[in-house]
Amino acid sequence: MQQKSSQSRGVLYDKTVPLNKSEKHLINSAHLLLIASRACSSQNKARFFLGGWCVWVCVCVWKMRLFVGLYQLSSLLYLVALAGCEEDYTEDEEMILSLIRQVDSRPVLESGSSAQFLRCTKDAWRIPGQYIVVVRNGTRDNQVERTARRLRVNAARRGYLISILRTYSGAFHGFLVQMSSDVLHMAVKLPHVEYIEEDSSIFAQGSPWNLERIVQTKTGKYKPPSKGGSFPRVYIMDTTIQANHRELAQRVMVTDFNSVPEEDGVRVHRQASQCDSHGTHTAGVVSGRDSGVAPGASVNSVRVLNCQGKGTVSGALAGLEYIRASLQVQPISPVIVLLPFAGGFSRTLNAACREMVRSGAVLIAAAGNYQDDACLYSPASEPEVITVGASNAADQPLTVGTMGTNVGRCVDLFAPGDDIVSASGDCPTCFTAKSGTSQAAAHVAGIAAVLLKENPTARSVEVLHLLRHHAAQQVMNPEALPLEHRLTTPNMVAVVFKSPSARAGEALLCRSVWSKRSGVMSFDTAAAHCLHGEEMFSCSSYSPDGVWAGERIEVRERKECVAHNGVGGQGVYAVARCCMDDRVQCQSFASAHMGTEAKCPSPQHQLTGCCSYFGSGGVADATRPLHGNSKACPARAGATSHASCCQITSSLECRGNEYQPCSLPLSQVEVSCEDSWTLTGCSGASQGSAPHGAYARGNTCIVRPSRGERGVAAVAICCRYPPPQQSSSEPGQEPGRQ
Ligand SMILES: [Ca+2]
Repeated sequence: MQQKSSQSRGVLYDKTVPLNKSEKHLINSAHLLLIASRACSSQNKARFFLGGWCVWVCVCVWKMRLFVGLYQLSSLLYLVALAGCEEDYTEDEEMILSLIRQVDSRPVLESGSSAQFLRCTKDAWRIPGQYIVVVRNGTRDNQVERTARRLRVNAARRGYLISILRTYSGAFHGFLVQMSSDVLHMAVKLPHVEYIEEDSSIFAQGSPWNLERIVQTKTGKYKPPSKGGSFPRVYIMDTTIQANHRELAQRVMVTDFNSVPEEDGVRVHRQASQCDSHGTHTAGVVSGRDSGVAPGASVNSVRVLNCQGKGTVSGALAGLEYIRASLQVQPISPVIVLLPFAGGFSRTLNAACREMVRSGAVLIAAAGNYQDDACLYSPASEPEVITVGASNAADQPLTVGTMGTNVGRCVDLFAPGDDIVSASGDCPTCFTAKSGTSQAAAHVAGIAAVLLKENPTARSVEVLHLLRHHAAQQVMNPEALPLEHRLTTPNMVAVVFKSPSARAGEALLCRSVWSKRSGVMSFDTAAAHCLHGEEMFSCSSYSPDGVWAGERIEVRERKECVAHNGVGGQGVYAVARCCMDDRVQCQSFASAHMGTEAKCPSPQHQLTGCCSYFGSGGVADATRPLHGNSKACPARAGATSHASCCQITSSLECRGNEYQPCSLPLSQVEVSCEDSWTLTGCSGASQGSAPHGAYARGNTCIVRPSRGERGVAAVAICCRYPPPQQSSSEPGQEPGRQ
């Protein structure tokens, strides 16, 4: 031991490099760690004590400095505790030595930049002491391992034990660590670490109001389509599922995955019925024999919620990784993953979901039952996930007591979520009614399963557009939505398709994507983006107080619809018009000078939308728009006009619909596209002061004039694929008006 130790010392103490006191102390403790690790792994405690004390005495004598002795004594006392613990330090000593050499070769804690530390904004949902360490993209597995070890070594020096609970190597690379928050400042400075997120709780979003009631009878009038191929596989990340329920018999595959926290409270009830309660109901809504939307679909149960319907972000991440790994071993397509839970906003969970969608799965999540902005919750806030709010029997947003469905721009659509009758975990023939966004999401998962049965190659973005295209439009009373979310919440309720064979490609499918509201400083901006697989056909903006500086399409890392706040404005929204057509490529062309019109450059381009950007920050008068077949966006005094032009490789045709009410001042001016035409661009123009902006809702372009102003026009640009027998549209057709 002595010999080995002095050999190592020869390597570590390079006489040509003067060491300061603290560096020497660090290296001394490195020796001790080495000894301790050897002692622990060999379980030879006597050897450990002897070796440790020998080194201490040697070093004290060598140094002849009391403080070194004190330092070593305290280190040694700590290591005694370390050696007594059950922790198995399996790292070989060379690895530890090399780690310590690396660490000691630079100032350990004072270096460079820190990674970001994130935690749940809802205090009660935090899990302090448990952290998800996410390393940068491209970091190799062995570097992740070394990062974890380095953290362990650094923490040990400060007298902290940490415990690596699991590693992640699917959607992202990193590890879950249990440690004192005192170690965090070291962890954020480790190399390769991109950010650290504190773990937090997630919750089932079904029946949180304790209004369950057992129903005796069941009526099953709904007849699902029987044509087509086989259903996609549906993974349900929930509580356990009662696999022998009559609704689900022989169709549930209970996987061996299980990652849930301990139940809260002293007296924990773990009857199977309780533990199965949420998952069995959800699975019944998706694929129950009588109560399901897609009866016959097979479901795989991935347990991430405990008997109380509670889980953790780290557990959900592990669940997603499990599904990903299963699909790599046994590729199945298409696949639906149902996430009937919500937690606080989690960057990591959103990123893992996004990656899963990009690898080909369709992810459907509950919006959350907190009567709040769904963008504050995960996975509801991830744009690539299909986020479902709950509606009641009257197609209104679900409210129960002081709670209700989450709303806002992160919700993709609503679905029935009130008093939904489905399988109960109480017995294999029991039914029960539950309410919540979990039930709504399960409905949409069922509809998506039917849709994918007919169109097995449809991607997630196509499923989203088809769900919205077939949904019941504008059925919710807008007054039932909170004022700040009234404009941005999609007013549509999913319905089971009467004819699920309707597919993308026959109609041009577009949707409006709202940004969050910009800040209130002059020239603060808001940006809206389309998803992968969508093309941005146009960009508009809306200012609730009518003070804004226009909008334009900018290309940074990706295409953005950017709205600019004006001087003294109270914030603006950007509204991107995103269409599902990968045969089309769109570009924005600015006018040559301020106050001149913007045109598409060639006959191969179709004008799909117009933007105006008032660089001066004021809002100037607009001249009358000149649409029709001119392929030009109107000139505006003091503004740069931008034409969104899409190059067509298919036979897309577009035209403008303009409407200007001639008499009374109105609170809003609307113009719609006719049947079979799809709204791609929406802009407003006025002869007086500029209006509040314009936005598209469904197939209608809405322009709000400021304070009863007259002379405001709404201009819709409508596009379509011409019907097969008709090659082009009649130029003189009357525009649709509303
Ligand atoms: Ca979404």
